[in-house]
Amino acid sequence: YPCVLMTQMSHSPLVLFFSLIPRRRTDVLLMSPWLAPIVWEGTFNRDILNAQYRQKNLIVGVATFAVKKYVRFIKGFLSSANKFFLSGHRVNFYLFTDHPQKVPPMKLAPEKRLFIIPVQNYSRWQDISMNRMDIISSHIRSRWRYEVDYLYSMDVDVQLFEHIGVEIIDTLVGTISSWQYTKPRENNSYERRPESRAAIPSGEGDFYYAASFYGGSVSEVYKLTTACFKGVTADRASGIEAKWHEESHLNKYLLYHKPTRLLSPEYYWDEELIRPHIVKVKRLSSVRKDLNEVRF
Ligand code: UD2
Repeated sequence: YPCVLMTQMSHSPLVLFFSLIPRRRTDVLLMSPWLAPIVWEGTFNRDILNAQYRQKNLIVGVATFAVKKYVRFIKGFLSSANKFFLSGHRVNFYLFTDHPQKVPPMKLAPEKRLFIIPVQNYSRWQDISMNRMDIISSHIRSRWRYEVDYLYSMDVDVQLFEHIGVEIIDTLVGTISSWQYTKPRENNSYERRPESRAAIPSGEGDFYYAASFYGGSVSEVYKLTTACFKGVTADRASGIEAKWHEESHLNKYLLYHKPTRLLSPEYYWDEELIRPHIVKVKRLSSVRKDLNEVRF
């Protein structure tokens, strides 16, 4: 900020400083207790962030799964992500599907690339969801660590409505769940049964994170997905399944490996909920679906 202030001497420095920040937020938590920023509308200036980011010439990967009936969400996801996800920056979309032939033809922006990767399906939807961790981890090891700098995992049954830009880029990034952001930790949906590897002891926990959108540097996402899938595998061996599947393992991991940046529920808003006034922008939200129809 100082350079900007010094070059525009006709204005008061203080006025200029505040004009760089669209709106000040006093109604929400802006920083975690371990000093990680929590990203809300009105807390950053995207022009400044874009200028910094461009100098680094990075590529971001996005891993998304569309298996069985979830292929129907591909078009809405990809067309909205093409427009609103890291607009103007290089992004590789990695789309895993058991129906590659059903991926609709789509013209992407020149800086965006789509890789369609065939994947097997599982009879249980929970296994499709949980195995994402394993597939992401093995693709990082074999390929993505040479191809991208940052990697984000996103659910496919979502649509982007506003820009999601470089404000999401950091070493380890979690999204605060839109269902759980106001709940005291005892009411959060953590796995509490000590038999599960996802268990968080009673009285512990900070934020509740959504598995629909997380990411970070390739090496951190590798550690996260490898550790979470180890937990899933150990649970399977013990005949237990965590309450919210890989989301429970993700929450356990992020409790003990704190995210360096947190995205507010603006970055994943559940359409079932009434949007409170603190969520000024719905950047990404779930697509309403009939669970009994789409999962079976
Ligand atoms: C929550 C999580 C989700 C996952 C799931 C596991 C949020 C917002 N979402 O969402 O990330 O942790 O719980 O309990 O926290 N999929 C398929 N085909 C299927 C089923 C799933 O491709 O038949 C993929 C698809 O990418 C989908 C994702 O798995 O977006 C998660 O499944 P979901 O959206 O049905 O799970 P949901 O809404 O309960």
